Formats: sequence, structure tokens, C-alpha cells
Amino acid sequence: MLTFFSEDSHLRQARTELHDGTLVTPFECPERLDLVLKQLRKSGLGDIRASDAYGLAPVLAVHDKAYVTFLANCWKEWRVTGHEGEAIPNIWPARTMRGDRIPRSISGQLGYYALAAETSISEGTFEAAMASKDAALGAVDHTLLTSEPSFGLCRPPGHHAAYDQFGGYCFFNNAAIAAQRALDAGKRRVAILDVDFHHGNGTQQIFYGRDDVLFISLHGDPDVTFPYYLGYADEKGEGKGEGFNVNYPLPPGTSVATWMTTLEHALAQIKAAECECLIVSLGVDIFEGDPISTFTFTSADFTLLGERLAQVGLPSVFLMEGGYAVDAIGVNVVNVLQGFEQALDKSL
Ligand code: SP5
Ligand code: ZN
Repeated sequence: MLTFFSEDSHLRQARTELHDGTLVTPFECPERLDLVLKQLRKSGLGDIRASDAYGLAPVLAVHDKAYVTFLANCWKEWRVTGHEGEAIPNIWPARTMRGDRIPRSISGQLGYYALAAETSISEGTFEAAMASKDAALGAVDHTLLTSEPSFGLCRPPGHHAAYDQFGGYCFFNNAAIAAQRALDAGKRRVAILDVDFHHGNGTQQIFYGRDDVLFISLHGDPDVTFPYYLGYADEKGEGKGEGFNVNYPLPPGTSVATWMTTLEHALAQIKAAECECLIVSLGVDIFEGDPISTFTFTSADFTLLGERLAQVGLPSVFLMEGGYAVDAIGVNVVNVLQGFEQALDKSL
């Protein structure tokens, strides 16, 4: 399996994350990339290719233009207006305020375009977000051309990024960008299966009114887990998108047996919807050792997940999302991809 990746993904080097009331070094750190790359090389899974630069057109196919402009300019504007630290929102158009105006001030814009405050904007953030979606696009293009599976080593991750909002360490929604690419290349319906510990609120929001993308997510119950305000089981899509959004919220400590049984339900939906391509939002923060999550996958369980996904029998693209137990991140990601490849080989 080929991996697509851009060195510029290293350019996001934020120093601050608002966590439990203090500013800490972000969990979503550049070492994550290097550790996955190291394990990919060691595993012999396949070549690692530098992805092409695709520019902004595929981003603008799923994101708001003014939002993209905000991201491109935010760091510079924050600096020239005399701020000391990294750009962190501290006020929002909350329920009792106006949401119909975008303030001129960068502080006002930050709150307008943010859905969470843990994700600081820093020098290089926009450039890294561009690199990340290029990895996703390189991967999906390879799979569209060859029907072979591929891995987009995306960083920063994408699934929390909505049409015009960043947060949850995400800026551009890489899975949404890739799914739209597949549709534009002629696929009639694409499934996005989100296995990250957190609900993929951004992906859900982008496709909520559409029937050409089936979004299915297994995640920590938002009643007690980030992102709290989306990801409940009664969110099923709207208008012609009704029935094309499926959420499986699961309680903290959910066993792997229960998770895998839930996956069977998810895969049955993908089959029933006659999807022509599978995009996996691959967060390995379902690992038992993850520092911010509460699921119980062992490294060996990730192999079983990859094997099961191969049996779906669709052209498949894996895109990196979360996973913060850095010591194990390489093994956990590579186990999914190797499990997938080995099961494919067996089925031939
Ligand atoms: C892509 C992705 O996985 N983003 C996750 C963003 C999570 N951000 C907030 C996490 C808050 C975690 N609180 C856990 C408290 C543990 N002491
Ligand atoms: Zn996550």
C-alpha cells in the first residue's frame, strides 16, 4: 500500500493547547508524523510518496471561501495587531449573541470561525493544513486511478473541521475533501467511516443534507465526550440526506468486542447504501493507552480492524486523524494497514 505525505505537515508546531485549564504542549504534535513514518519504513508496507500540491480549489469545494481566507491570514494579523502568544479565541457568537456578523477584529473573527479553544493558530499552521489535504488528495487520486488501497498520512487531522469552523486540532476536513474528489471523478456514492475516538462533527455537518456521501461514525458518547454538541444517535441527516448520517455513540471504557459488534452494524449500512468507495477517517485514539480518550483497543486489535475493513471489498483510502499515545502510534496505524493488506492478499 502506498503512503502519501508532505513534509510541510511538519510546519504546524503550536506551543500551546488549552487543556484542563492550563496551556500545555499540544497532544497533536509533529513527532506523531515521524513515528508513523518510521514504522511505515520498518514494516515494508510500501513506498512513501511526496504528494503533489493541489492548491485551494479542492478545499473550496467543501469549505467557505471567507473561512479559508481567515485561516490564510490569521497568524500574520494576530502578530501585527500586537499579540504575545498564539492565536486562541476567547469569545464566541454564543446562543444569546448575534451570529450574523463577522467582526473586523481578528479576536472577533477567531471566535466566529472556531468551534473549540484548545486549538491555537500559530506560524505555519495554514501551510501544514495545505500539506495535510494534499496527502489526502494524493491518496484518493491513487486509489481512484488504480483501485488499490492507499494511506494519506495527514497532519493536522481534519474530521472536526466544518464548512467554516476549525477546532479539535483540525483546519481543513481532509476526508470531506477526498470524498468530494471521488464524487467529482465519477463515483456515485462514497462512504466515510470514522473510527476516531471523537465524533467527526465537521464531516457530518458538511454532508448532512446530502445523499452522495454516507457518513458513519463510532465514537465516545458526546454526552460525556468532546465535541459534546454533535454526534448523538438521533442525528440521521436532513432533506435528501436523511438516512445518510449514522452515529454510534459508545460509553467510556467500551470493550473491543462491543466496538467490533457495532462496526458490523456500520458495515451493513455501507453495503446497503451501495457505496462505490470507502474513506476511513483513521484515528488511533481508540487505543487503550491514549492520553485523552477512553476506549480499549490493544495494538493487536488494530490488525483485526484492518482485516475486517478489507472484507468490505471497496476501493479504500485511509486518512490519518487522531492518536496521541505517541509511543504506540506507528505500530497502531501500521497494524491497521497491514491487517487490511494481508486480508486482501488472502481473498485473491
Ligand atoms: C482529531 C482529534 O482526535 N481531535 C481531538 C480533539 C480533542 N480536544 C479536546 C480534548 C479534551 C480532552 N479532555 C480529556 C481530559 C483528560 N484529562
Ligand atoms: Zn480523536
